[in-house]
Amino acid sequence: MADEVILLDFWVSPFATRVKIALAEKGVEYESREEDQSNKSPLLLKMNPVHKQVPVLIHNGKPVCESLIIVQYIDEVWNHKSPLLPCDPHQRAQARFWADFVDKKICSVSKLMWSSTGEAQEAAKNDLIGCLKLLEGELGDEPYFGGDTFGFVDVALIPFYNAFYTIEQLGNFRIVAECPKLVAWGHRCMEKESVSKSLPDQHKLYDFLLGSKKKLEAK
Ligand code: GS8
Repeated sequence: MADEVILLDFWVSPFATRVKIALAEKGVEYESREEDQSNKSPLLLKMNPVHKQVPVLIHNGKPVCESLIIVQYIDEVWNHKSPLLPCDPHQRAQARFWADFVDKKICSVSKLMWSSTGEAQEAAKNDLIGCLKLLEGELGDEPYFGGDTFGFVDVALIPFYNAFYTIEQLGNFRIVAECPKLVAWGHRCMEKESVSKSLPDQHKLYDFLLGSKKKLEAK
């Protein structure tokens, strides 16, 4: 019997985008179910009772939650092609470390840039540039964080790269001036079909994020 793969999705979510990219890399067919964030479905509440958040991957009726855990699950289950994590235990640990860094730093500092203004936003911008420079150092002269091939850290970071346009407009700066190699990496990833077809349009994302910032400020 064929696998049943359902993704509880939200088009704007960088976390859900990670899952879509991993599934596309593996060539897995799936059904995307868009969740209404203001009216969560009974299925979402049942499948992710702890965090009640998307993404959730439901594989043959069984849920897997948290995007980085889902991507690792996908890599283990569909291990016939496009390995995302390296085989070597130390390299695997390093890849997990940097993906965790993306969650702990890039994600939270980007959110702070979006939600703040003035001095707090300037501080968040400088923090973000510092974090991006660290990532650029980790990339070195390799085409991908996975070395010659697109891997786990690439999947973890590229949805945030897609939000650079919004971040640049908010902070009135150009990331390419600070981290040219990282921006070149982003362009390289975008050339992959698995990535380009999974990411939301940068301008649509900008309109959505600016719209929700205005709604938040009006409250
Ligand atoms: C984050 C998921 C998340 O924030 C992961 O999967 O990696 N650590 C998790 N999901 C958001 C949508 S994206 O902004 C979400 O579902 N928010 C609704 C809520 O928190 O109620």
